[in-house]
Order: sequence, then structure tokens, then C-alpha cells
Amino acid sequence: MHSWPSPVVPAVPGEAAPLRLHDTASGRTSEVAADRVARMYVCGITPYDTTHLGHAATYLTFDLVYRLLLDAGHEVHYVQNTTDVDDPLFERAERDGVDWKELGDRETDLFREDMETLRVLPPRDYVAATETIDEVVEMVGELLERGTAYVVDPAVDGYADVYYRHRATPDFGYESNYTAAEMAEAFAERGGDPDRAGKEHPLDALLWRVQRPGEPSWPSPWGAGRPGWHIECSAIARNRLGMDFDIQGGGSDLAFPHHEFSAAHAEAATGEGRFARFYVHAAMIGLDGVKMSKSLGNLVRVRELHAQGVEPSVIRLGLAAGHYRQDRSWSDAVLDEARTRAGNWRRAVDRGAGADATAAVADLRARLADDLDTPGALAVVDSWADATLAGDESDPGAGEAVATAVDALLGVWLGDERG
Ligand code: 5CA
Ligand code: ZN
Repeated sequence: MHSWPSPVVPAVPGEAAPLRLHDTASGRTSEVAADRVARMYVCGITPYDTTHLGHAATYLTFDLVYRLLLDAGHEVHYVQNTTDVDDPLFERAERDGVDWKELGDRETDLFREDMETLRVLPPRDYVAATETIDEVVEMVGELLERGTAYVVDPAVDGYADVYYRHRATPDFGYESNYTAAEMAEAFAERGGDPDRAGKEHPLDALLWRVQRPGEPSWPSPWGAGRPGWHIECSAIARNRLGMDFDIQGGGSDLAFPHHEFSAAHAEAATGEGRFARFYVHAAMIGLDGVKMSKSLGNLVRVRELHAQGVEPSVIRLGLAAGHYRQDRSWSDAVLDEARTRAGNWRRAVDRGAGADATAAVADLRARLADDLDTPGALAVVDSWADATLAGDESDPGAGEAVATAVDALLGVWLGDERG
């Protein structure tokens, strides 16, 4: 399906710093040693109630990754999915009396608009689950062939669903590093079905769900049905990026089971080593201390803030005020601080001449390249703005240079307020 329009990313003079990121699997922060074409997959939305600030924070985090890779001279092959066929979508469609497909299409459109508003760089391949059923069917076939998947005995409840043997890869658990107890808890909480009778083990993950009454279905050798969740991202990523791609990303709530199983499925199907080199997770955004989620309903939506006159750069600055790996809350105080900051930066940039931009831009790059230290990066620009507003005019082209760097590297627009 189509992606969204790309903002222009200006080139930044000076030298880029190589990007270092924290990898959940190894627990280490190290250089992303990508080839000329860096390959990144980021899990997309389940399109039924978007885009809240938690979603925005996660996609903005990977937008920074993208921008830093570009700055370092890479081309980026970015792939993102939408989970446009899944239980929560059906439940919302049923509640609202709309067709699930229409709901998914409408919400995906809204998401695209929100991403464009926030000046998020679009994926090259934006892929709906419903577009890739054949890829899933093929991969489930590979897993069955290799003996790493099995069909549940239909005598149990009438449905011969296909499941993945969770221990089929020798190092299952390497991605999240969860203990068995943590796995059991997270699996039950995040879309798993530990109590489904007929499975060999409670942690085995659904690959193909045979059609239940009222549910959409597609043909397969195991009967009409629909894909499980993890196999979808596994197939979409592998078929576009290959194995051993650079970055698999998402929110921290996806570390287990979703990313663990996406990786394990692809590794078991191909026997070709690891799925991704880095597993990168953005922490959770809450509202006044409680995790923001569609199921809890405590949402602040991007489009509502924007409609209230909050400019996109202020949303970006509010979310970037904390580090991406730190759970944090949105609040009026965060919003006020971001507004004040955007105002200071704009006033400083508008002076034209200002404090030394070369040093500020180098420091900004260094902070961002160090595992996206956005609090440090904002502090660098704050100091430059403070010095400039205090009267330092030593660098005649400073305003434009800093505005360009802040635009390219942080996605923050300091020109005329837009939209
Ligand atoms: N479609 C699946 C991924 S394949 C999914 O998790 N969709 S989602 O709509 O529930 O979430 C989309 C992205 O937003 C995921 O990366 C998720 O981890 C992230 N996300 C959801 N809630 C929050 C939150 N409160 N804070 C930060 N990120 C969040
Ligand atoms: Zn995913």
C-alpha cells in the first residue's frame, strides 16, 4: 500500500558521528555498522485508534534513527507493517458497527496524516498484513516442513490451528532475555493464548488460525483462516530485508513475545542465523503516570493536540525531552516546557548571527549519535540559544546553520509555524 509523503531532509555541513544504539538482545550499546544501505524494520500500528502520543514517541524514535543514518551517509531501506487483521480491530469494528476492513483503512489514513504532520520520514515499503497472506502461508509451510510447527488435533475443539514450537530455535529467549516466569506473564498479557487446549506447550505461538464463524479468512493448505501476529512481521521483514538486517524496532511492550517470536520464526524457517543485528525498543509513554493505551482509553492523540494549535515541533520536543529508553509521562508541564523551548530556539535562530554554530552542531550530532541522547541534544541547542539571546553574535551564519541541523537531525522545524 502507499506510504506517506516525505519531508525534505537538508544536508548538514560538517562531519557526522557514527550512530551507536542499545541492543536489547546483547544489553550493549554499540555502533550500528550498517552497509551503505541500512536496513530497518519497525512494527507498525494495529489500525483501530491512533495516533496517540505513545505511538508517536515510538515512531519519532525510529525517525531519529533514520535521520542519523542518513546523516552518516547511508541510504535507508525502511519497512513498516500494519496489523490490519487482528482481534482488537474486529472488536472495535463490532462495537462501532463498522466493517473491520473499512475501519482499518480509515485509521491507516489517519495515521499517515499524523506521520506527515509530525514530519516523520516514511517507510519505503509500507505493507498491510492483508497484502501478505501468501507470504505468511509460505513461511508457515516452511516451518511445518522443518518440523518446527504443528497442527493442533481438531478433536480438541474442532479447530486445527497451526502453532510454533517455541523452543524450535536453540537460543530462544536471546532477544528479550526474559526469564521463564517473565515470558509466561508477558505472553498471557500481550496477545498470547497460554490456556488454549491442544497445544504442546503454553508458550507455543499461533501461526495460522482456522476460520471461526464471522471472521475473515484466506485459503491455505491447512484450511481457510488467517495469520497469527508474529509470523506476519517475520515474513514481511525477511522477504524485503533478508535475514541479519540492521534494526528491528518497536515499543518495549513488543520485546516479548512479539519480537522474540518474529525472530525465532524467521530463524527456524531459514536456518540462516539471526533475524536482526539490533533489537531496539522505545520505552512507554504514559499520561500523568499511567501507560497510554488504546485498551485503557487514556489517550492524548496527535491530531487533537494539533487541532488545539500545538505545533508538531512542540510535540516532538515534548517527547524528546526524555530519553527514548526511559518510561515517561506526557503532561501539561511537559507541553509548556516544549513550547517555551521552541519559542527560545526560534527567537535565537531568527537573529541570524549568533553563538558558534559549528561547535553546537558537532555537539548536537555527538549527543544524538550516542544512543539518541535527546535530553543532551536539546541541552546543547538550549545553550546555543541562551548564548545567542544573551547577545553573542560571533558567528554570522549561526541561525541558519542551527535551524538546518535541528531540522535534519531532530525533525524540528523552526521556520514559519506550519499547519
Ligand atoms: N501492530 C502491532 C505491531 S506489529 C502493534 O503493536 N500495534 S500497536 O498499534 O499496538 O502499537 C504500535 C506501536 O506503538 C508499537 O511499537 C507499540 O510498542 C507502540 N506503543 C503502543 N503504546 C505505546 C506507549 N504507550 N508508549 C510508547 N509506545 C507505544
Ligand atoms: Zn510487528
